[in-house]
Amino acid sequence: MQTLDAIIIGSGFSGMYQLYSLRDKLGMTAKVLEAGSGVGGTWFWNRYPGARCDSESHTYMYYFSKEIIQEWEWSERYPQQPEILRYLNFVADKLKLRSDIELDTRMSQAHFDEATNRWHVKTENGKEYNAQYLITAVGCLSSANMPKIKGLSDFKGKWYHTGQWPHEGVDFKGKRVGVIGTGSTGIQAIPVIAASAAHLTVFQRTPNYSLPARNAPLTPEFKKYAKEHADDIRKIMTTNTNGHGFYIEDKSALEVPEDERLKAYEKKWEQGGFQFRALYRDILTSAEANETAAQFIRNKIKQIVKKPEVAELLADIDHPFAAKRPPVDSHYFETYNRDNVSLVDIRKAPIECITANGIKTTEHEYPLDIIVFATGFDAMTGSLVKLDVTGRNGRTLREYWHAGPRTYLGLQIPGFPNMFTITGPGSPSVLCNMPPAIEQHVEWITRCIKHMRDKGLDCVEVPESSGDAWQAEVDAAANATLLPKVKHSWYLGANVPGKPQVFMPYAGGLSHYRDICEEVIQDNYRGFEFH
Ligand code: N01
Repeated sequence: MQTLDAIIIGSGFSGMYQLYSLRDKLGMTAKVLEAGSGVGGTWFWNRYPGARCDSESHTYMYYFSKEIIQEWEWSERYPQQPEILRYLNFVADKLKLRSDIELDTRMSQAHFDEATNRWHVKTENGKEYNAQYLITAVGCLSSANMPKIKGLSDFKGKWYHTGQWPHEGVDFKGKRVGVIGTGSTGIQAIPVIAASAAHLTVFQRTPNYSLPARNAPLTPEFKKYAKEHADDIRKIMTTNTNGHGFYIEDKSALEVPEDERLKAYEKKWEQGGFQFRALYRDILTSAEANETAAQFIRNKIKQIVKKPEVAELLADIDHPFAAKRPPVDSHYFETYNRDNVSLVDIRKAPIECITANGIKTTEHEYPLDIIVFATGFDAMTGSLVKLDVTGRNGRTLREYWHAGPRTYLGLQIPGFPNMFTITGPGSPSVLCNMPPAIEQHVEWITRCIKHMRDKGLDCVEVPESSGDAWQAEVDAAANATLLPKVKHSWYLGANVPGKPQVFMPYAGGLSHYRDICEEVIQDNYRGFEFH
């Protein structure tokens, strides 16, 4: 059994920065346990065609190191998965992290020993560790949601979930392919699969808004600007509600005359990306303001898609714009103008089963060679619950969260002392550009651990009352927006049958959340208990 100061689970953006912070800034002993055979987390697993980041590259990176900012160079406005994976490998080498990352090592169990205030951790490959701190860096979207559709084992073709994509890739040439799911992932993958498949059938349950990315190679001028103005960009990211590198306008959509508003939407549509959502401050809080944006996008869909019945199906959207995470695409709607692409409305005629030859809905059987499940994730809680963690009084996390997650600030869970969750439920995380949200969490946790070391404290935990009070804040923040209006959203856990429906992320904004976390520290770690 190896004795350490900290065990960190996962080597994506979070785990790597947490390792660096504890080991290199505080001089502690720490190891990262990583189930995959390489670093990168989400970007190690999600290798589906078209996988790319919806945040702009110059903001989708660590900002804690000036050296990394200066040495790394992105090639495109939105980086593709291989480029992000190269970036994370570059960081692992640059910070000499590899010697403390155990690859191919899946944690199988962790148990808190109340007598010593330490965690006892076991791995599937028989290693054991004893550590004061257990820090989960498992990501919010890393536990695949595979729908249980009758007959999948009879299917004679091949099938894949986008979040567990084969490293060698998949050849769609000459194949009849079916994609289930039109969330951010499906919308990225569909145009790329359509370009090589013989035929692509998209099975759509809920139509979705999507914003054009307008991806392009970065110009030398922009690359120079991003390096020279890194501090300014970081400052904007710190103030932006969602951690992006642009400002959110302070105007209401309703105070602008319609022709002016349409021109402004058109301009943002042409610019591409999430800036569209930032055009008016009330797009996510006022149903009326939201409808102006929603209507604009529905009209765009109808203009782009040539076959009126297909356009109608794609634009028949039942929720406010951006109340589900809005996808950002490269030629998604245009793809439906191809002769080799068809759209099936499984809201009207649901999938009945999978047969040996393909997918059968209540109306028709669709012969397929390959099925792609772009069906998302058991978000935020799935990967944590799977860890088999036992806290105080022998209570497991699965038992504790049976009615939904409870955390304090998304950072700690009542009954799980000395355990921190990077971007856990109750944090703004998934509503944000992830790297700045991750940096804030890692830096907060590192400060808390340093505080304990400086004061000679052994144990930090949060009482139930802190968890209850924070969940009330999470609910209030969500209810001040249109986000809970979508009943089939993964933010609520509604995409996983049987999952308790609790609004999971903190919707009060990253900048406000950062202030709350800072006040908590200034107020002598209000809501935490040390001993
Ligand atoms: O998953 P989703 P995702 N039968 O849950 C459908 C992030 N991300 O992987 O809406 C039929 O959004 C489901 O239908 P419905 C981003 O935060 C980031 O696309 O439940 N259909 C939906 O259409 C995103 O939000 C990037 O009716 C079924 C789709 O599958 C999050 O990941 C890139 C079904 C699932 O959509 C998740 O996106 C990509 C069933 N049984 C993703 N079950 C970046 O830019 C589900 N569906 C970094």
